[in-house]
Amino acid sequence: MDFGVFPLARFMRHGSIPEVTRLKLGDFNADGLSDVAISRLRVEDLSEPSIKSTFYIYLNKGGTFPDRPSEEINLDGIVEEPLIADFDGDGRDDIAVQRLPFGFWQVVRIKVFGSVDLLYEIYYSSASGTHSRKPDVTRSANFAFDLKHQSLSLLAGFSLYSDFDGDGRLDLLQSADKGSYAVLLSRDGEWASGRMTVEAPSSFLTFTEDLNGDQKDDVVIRYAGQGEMDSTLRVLLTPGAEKK
Ligand SMILES: [Ca+2]
Ligand SMILES: [Ca+2]
Ligand SMILES: [Ca+2]
Ligand SMILES: [Ca+2]
Repeated sequence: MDFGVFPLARFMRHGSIPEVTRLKLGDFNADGLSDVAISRLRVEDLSEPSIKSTFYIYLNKGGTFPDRPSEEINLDGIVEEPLIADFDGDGRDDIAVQRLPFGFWQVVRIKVFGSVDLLYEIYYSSASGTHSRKPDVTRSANFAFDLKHQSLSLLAGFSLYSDFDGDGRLDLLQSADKGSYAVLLSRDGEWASGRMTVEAPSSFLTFTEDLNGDQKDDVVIRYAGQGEMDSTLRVLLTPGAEKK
């Protein structure tokens, strides 16, 4: 199968992206061998733009890959790249996508309330490394912004790849509005089900890392193009366990 490469010259010439492919590795069947996920985003019809995203999964057969994909996952709309990690903690890597759903109500929301719902869809991997046609879990986190003050902070900073309570399960962090983040902790076997708010000016440039070695990820926020906060760095340490 020929996926080609993303031709920058073609992009410059046509002013559009006819096709974008990306390759990610993950172990979907937990056999210790990395499998391959190739995502392809393409505009089907330029006169009436319809954007389709497809993920092709190639399972690693002892160091070789089949000629044809082991499976295909088709999605409508812009899903540029799959986000891969073990979201349900069963040892098998799963596939997540972040989407900006477009539709009438979403446009009303943006115009009237200055907010959008960012959608996270998770496809859990089965024991054989395959996925269901529809997402197993969907989470929506609202992001509100100030239309008058356009800046980098308009774009939601998020992380799917962090464990804030140190239980070994991945949690979700996402900008909620200009002044806060939403932290969605994984609880009772459910990914990103608990929700709390952390008051801190949000930024697109949000990173997570365990900075003090307590096995809980902390948050580093860099502010750029945000007025008086410009060129500052803020570190939020995750609170420690209560002392008895
Ligand atoms: Ca594998
Ligand atoms: Ca999993
Ligand atoms: Ca966790
Ligand atoms: Ca920490």
